[in-house]
Amino acid sequence: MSVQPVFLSCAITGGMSVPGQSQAIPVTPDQIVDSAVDASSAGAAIVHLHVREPETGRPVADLGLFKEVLAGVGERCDAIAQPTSGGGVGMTIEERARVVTECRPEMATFNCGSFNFGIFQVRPRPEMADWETDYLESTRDYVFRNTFRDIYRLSELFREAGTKPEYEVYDVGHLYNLQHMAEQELVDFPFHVQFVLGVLGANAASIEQLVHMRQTAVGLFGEDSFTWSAAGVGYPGQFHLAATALMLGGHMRVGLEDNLRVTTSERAESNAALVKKAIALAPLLDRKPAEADEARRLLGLALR
Ligand code: KMH
Ligand code: ZN
Repeated sequence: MSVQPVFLSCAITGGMSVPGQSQAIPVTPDQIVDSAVDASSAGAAIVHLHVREPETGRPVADLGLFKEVLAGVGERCDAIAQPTSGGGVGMTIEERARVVTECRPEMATFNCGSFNFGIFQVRPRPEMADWETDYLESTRDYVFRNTFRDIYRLSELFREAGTKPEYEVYDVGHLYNLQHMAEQELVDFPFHVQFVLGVLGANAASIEQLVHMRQTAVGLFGEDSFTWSAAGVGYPGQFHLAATALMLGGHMRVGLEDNLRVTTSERAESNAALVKKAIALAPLLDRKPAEADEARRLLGLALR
C-alpha cells in the first residue's frame, strides 16, 4: 500500500478576528512574517495570509502591507505564500482583489458565495479596545459578499494574473456555484478546493458535513478533477477535520485564523504549535507530510 503525501496550509492571522482574542495573533508585518516562517519550519507547505493595520490590529486590505509580508515570506522560506482575496468586514471586492492583480501570487483564496458571517458570539475580553468589541458586535449585520458578478470578475482577474485559485466553500450551495462557474468555463481543471466548515452563518465543522461536502464535490466534478483540503473553524473542529481529511485522502488547514486552542484546556501559543499537532497526526494515519515543492507539484504550480 502506498503512503500518500499530504500538504498542510497554515492560516496565520485572519481577516475576521480581532487581536484582543489572543496575544498569539500576529499583527505587524514583521510578526506575520515571523509566524509564517515558523509555521513553515514546523511543516506548513502553504501559508495563508491576511494583513492588519500595525498600530491597531484591525484587518485591512492595504497593498503596501501585503507587499511587505509577501516579500518577507518569499525571502525567508519556500512555503507557498497564499494571500486572501476574501479580506474582512467593510472591504469591497475591488480592494480585496488588488493583491491578486498587483502582486500576482502563485495562489490566492477565492470565495465561492455570499453568506452571513457572524463572530458576535466571541466573548469580550478586558484587553479588547472599544473598536474590537464594536467590530465583533457589527457582525450581527455582516454579509460576506461574493455575488455572481463578483465571482465572474474575480475569475477573470485570477486568470489575467496567472494566480491559481483556492476555492473556499463554506456550505454545500457554494459547490453548485462552482459547478455553474465551471459550466461558464471560468474554472481551470484540476482545481483546488478548501472546505471551510464551522463559520456561524454557514455549514458546521462536523465529520458528517465534511463527508457530505466531499461526496457532493465528487458527484459534481469527479474524484480526479480536484484536490481538496479541510479547514475546521474552532476547537476541536480544526483537528477533527484535519484527521478526517487525512483518512479521506485530502489535505489540511490549521492556524490562528480559524482556531485559538491547541487542546481543550490550552490556548495556542503560536501557529507553529497548531501545525506541529496536525502534522504529527499524518504518519499515524499513513500519510507523509509534503514539503512546499511537493505541494506545488500536487497543485500543478511551477516549482520555485
Ligand atoms: N476566514 C476564513 C473563515 C479567505 O481569506 O479568503 C476563511 C478564509 C477566506 O480564509
Ligand atoms: Zn483567510
